[in-house]
Amino acid sequence: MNTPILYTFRRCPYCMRAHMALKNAGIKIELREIELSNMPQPLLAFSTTSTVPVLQISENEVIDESWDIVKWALSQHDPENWLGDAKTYLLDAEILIETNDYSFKLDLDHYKYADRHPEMTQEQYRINCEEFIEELEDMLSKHRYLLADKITLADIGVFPFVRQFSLVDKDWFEQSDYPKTRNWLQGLIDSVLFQQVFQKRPLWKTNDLSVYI
Ligand SMILES: N[C@@H](CCC(=O)N[C@@H](CS)C(=O)NCC(=O)O)C(=O)O
Repeated sequence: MNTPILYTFRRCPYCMRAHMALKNAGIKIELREIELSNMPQPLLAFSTTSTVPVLQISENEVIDESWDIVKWALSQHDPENWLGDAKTYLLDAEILIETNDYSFKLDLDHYKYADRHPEMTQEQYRINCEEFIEELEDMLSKHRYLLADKITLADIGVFPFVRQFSLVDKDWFEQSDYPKTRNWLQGLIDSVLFQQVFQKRPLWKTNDLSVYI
């Protein structure tokens, strides 16, 4: 098999989860850093959604959903047992990701871009987001990480979005009533894995030499 190609945008939370899972699995990839406003032709040609991340595994095989990339990476190699023995964490992780991707993300976008959604105040949008944050805080009062005392795929799937939430109003987040979530988030942000994935990289342009990582 050729080296898989990952099209990615550094600050995209979906890309972060996909890239972290690939790196954790030790899968060598060719990384193509793109701009959302200027998606390159090969990407538009095979992404059904015109979004990143996209992982091209072979000539005819593409995965264009970040969560599917996470699961594919773990199916190749799961050195830290993020799936758990007999995939025990998978179902709970999927349920959490569903809420994260389809409900929290919507509230988060409204909170982040409240000026574009004047139907409610930014505070109201933040309160909507807090429903999910409260759920996380509750989970983190039972374990060190969301599903267990160790990192699982749920943490990797969710934390890039909580990171975005925390950055909308840093001062508010710092004094908010979610100390466990803050602590959990900071630990993941400080992790070697995230820092490697979050490194700045030059943009990829068609015909550029490949950057393998
Ligand atoms: N369901 C997709 C969503 C990916 C997504 O929405 N990515 C954003 C970047 S964070 C994107 O590519 N947006 C395209 C655009 O803004 O033009 C996934 O999980 O991969």
